[in-house]
Amino acid sequence: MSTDQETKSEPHSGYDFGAIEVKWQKRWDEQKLFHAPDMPREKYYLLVMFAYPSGDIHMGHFRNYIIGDAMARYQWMLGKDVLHPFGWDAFGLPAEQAAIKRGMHPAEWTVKNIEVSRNTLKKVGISFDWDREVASCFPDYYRWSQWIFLKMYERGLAYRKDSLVNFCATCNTVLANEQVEDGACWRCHNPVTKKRLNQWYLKITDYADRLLESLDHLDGWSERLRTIQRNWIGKSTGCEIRFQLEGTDFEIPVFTTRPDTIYGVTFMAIAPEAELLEKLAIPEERKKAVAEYIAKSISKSEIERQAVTDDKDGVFTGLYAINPLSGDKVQLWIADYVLASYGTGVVMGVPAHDTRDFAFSKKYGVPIKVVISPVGGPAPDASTMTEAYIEKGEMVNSGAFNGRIGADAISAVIDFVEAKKLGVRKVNFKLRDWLISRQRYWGTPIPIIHCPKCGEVAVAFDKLPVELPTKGVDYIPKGRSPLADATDWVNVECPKCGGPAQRDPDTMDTFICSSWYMLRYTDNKNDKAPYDVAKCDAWLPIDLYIGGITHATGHLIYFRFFTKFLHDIGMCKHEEPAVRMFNHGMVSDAEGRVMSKSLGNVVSPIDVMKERGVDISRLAMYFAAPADREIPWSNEGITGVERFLNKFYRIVEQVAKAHPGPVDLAKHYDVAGLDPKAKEVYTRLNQTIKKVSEDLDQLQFNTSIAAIMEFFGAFSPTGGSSNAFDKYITSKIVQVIAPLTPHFAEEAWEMFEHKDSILKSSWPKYDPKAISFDTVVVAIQINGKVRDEIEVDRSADEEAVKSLAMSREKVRRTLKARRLSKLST
Ligand code: ANZ
Ligand code: ZN
Repeated sequence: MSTDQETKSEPHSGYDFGAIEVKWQKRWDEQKLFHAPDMPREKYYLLVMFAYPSGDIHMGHFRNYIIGDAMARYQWMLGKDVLHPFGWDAFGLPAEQAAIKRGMHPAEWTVKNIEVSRNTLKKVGISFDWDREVASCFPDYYRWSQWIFLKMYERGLAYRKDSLVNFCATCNTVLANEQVEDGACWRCHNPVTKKRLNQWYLKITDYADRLLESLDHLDGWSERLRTIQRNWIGKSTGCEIRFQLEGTDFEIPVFTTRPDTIYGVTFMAIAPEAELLEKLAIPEERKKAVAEYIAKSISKSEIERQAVTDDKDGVFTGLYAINPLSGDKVQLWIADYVLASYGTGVVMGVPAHDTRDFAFSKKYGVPIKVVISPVGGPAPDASTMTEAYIEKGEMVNSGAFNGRIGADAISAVIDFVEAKKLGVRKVNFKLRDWLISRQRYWGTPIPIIHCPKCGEVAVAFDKLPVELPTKGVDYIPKGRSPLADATDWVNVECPKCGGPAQRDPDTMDTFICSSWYMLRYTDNKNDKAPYDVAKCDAWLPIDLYIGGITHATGHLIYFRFFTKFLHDIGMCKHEEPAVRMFNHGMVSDAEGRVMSKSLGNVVSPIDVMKERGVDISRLAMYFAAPADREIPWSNEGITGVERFLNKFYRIVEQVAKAHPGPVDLAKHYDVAGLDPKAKEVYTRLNQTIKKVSEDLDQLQFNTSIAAIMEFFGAFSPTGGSSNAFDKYITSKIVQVIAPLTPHFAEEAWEMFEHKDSILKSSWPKYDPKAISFDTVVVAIQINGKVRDEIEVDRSADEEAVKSLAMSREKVRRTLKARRLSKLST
């Protein structure tokens, strides 16, 4: 006979967690306990990043969502209205590729996965308001992504441009810069190549300055995250200066942050794909070498090309330019360490003072000319220097500018350049416009029609959504959008002239969907607008946003950009979506490898929960490490917390039985009236409440659990006359653990005869008079008058107390030269 008939919930001789979980999850559901009102009073918007429905949830999700859950429950107990929604980032490659592999339609596959994952999340008891669920792949959602796109289009913020794009031949798709990691595709890790395509862009660069500026005020974001974003936006101040091509009127502009080095320019370098190159008449004998070099470098990735350590190579054009300040004639090169998309795509080469230029000049024997010296000298010697002198300093060998120093030198040169009309002050950003076209099926269609007569025509707002055709599409990628071949769908009448026209066959990057989902949650069923502005204004900004730091330069910039845009068009009072950001750590396997489907090392939270129960699994995860650190997951860590929670449960049972009556949880005991043992317990209780509250504010779950465990080291119910006291104490501890072990806490709360959910009880406040038992407050009386109070160690002898009292300013002033003889406490 099989032994499978053992009940799932009792192999560890603990309480019957299985029955308790089912009971409470059902009750929460029936009572709509996690339902958020549209217009909150005191609000707390807690958001966890939504999920790709690419399978069931794994330990990484489990961790992320229980962190959010604890914080949401804590806020409820603090008396706030909490918005804690969830949804699905349901478009995009993962779903599509998985679907292709299994020969299913992406929609069918996605819906199935959403169901499986949602079910698991419900079993974890996460306090999501499921009425507010969104899934980005349905027309009721993506209709509004199209709407926002068109609003941007109206304002010139969505535009098409022919350009070289990152292309992954394996995934058969175009990638945004953010999706290229070390020259490889972020999904399949194959090398990325370049392809010329007509693509849609969003003009995020118009917001560069504001995106940068607001970072200064986002105090709830880590400095690390803000620095990553600052560097990504990459603001540089300097100037643009024009160099004349020798023997012509043609001018070549360069961007430099170091105009003070201009007398040291000994060559110029142009990016291989710069458009400007087409305008240069390359001498016949150089043409072949130039063409070969260009072909070779275009195939390299930007990262390879920018690397500081790399060998810098290039090709001489046979042409020269004239330095506008010194009049020097300098060689004009093409070099691939120069990026076409930054500045003007041309640099003025100053080997003496720039590392890359130095490497380049060494390789090709280009002259080095020192023009900056440490203030007061000596200047570096061009013939012996082994690396560029890149510090700012004093201008030398620079004509009338000699002796100018640092920032002053820079602005003196710019002033001169502007006065002589040779160039202008200029600010540049590293941030590029956001490439959003994807040649894939499973995404939001771009609501634009192309007419041979009228050109680009926007789909009217009242004709949205442009629905993705669900039938008759061969969605397997071919390097152009599968929608281009869906003839029934793609061929339409031009809305302007009625003539034959075609829909844009591209779909949007899925990061569009996640750029505004936090707003949709505030009003997810609206079919007249993306959301109601009043509701959005009532809930925004997100008070705490939880997700991985991997999104630092992608999603976490995009959703800020969208919020600012929607603010500008009067759709949101707030300019920033999230005032506090928490980046949780990853979950890895016991060997330290991040759990991922591709590695096949995923531990399912389902199995762990089945065996040990949800609350014990949760407790083990919280306890394993600080929430922002990586956790190497092993099931062994569970045993300790399991023993603890079982013991706690027995105490609750015992206390509930011993004292069936109510206790007044609002009261504070008078410490002086308690016997020594009770005094200690009471003090420890208040210390624990204080510690757990402070720790939860900082998302430090592991230390709050440690504090609760430690509390039980000093407390066990004594019974008899202290029954009510025991119940008071135990009730408060049940409350402070409630955010972490919600089912357990609800059950305990019910055993203590409460009718309402523990979430509706108010978070305990510690008694400030009872948080320390190591010290006592001593009043210092001098001539019958209390002059001061000092806190002293309980064990301190009279001499120690006296000398401490004497060290107090007030006491000394009153006493002057007299001696303190008698103390009263
Ligand atoms: C001359 C010079 C001398 C420079 C010197 C630096 C030091 P950031 O700070 O990152 O903005 N540069 C300009 N356009 C470029 C491009 N398209 N690709 C690669 N490099 C480019 O860098 C600005 C500096 O990077 C500019 O200042 C320019 O080199 C180079 F001692 O001009 B500099
Ligand atoms: Zn037309």
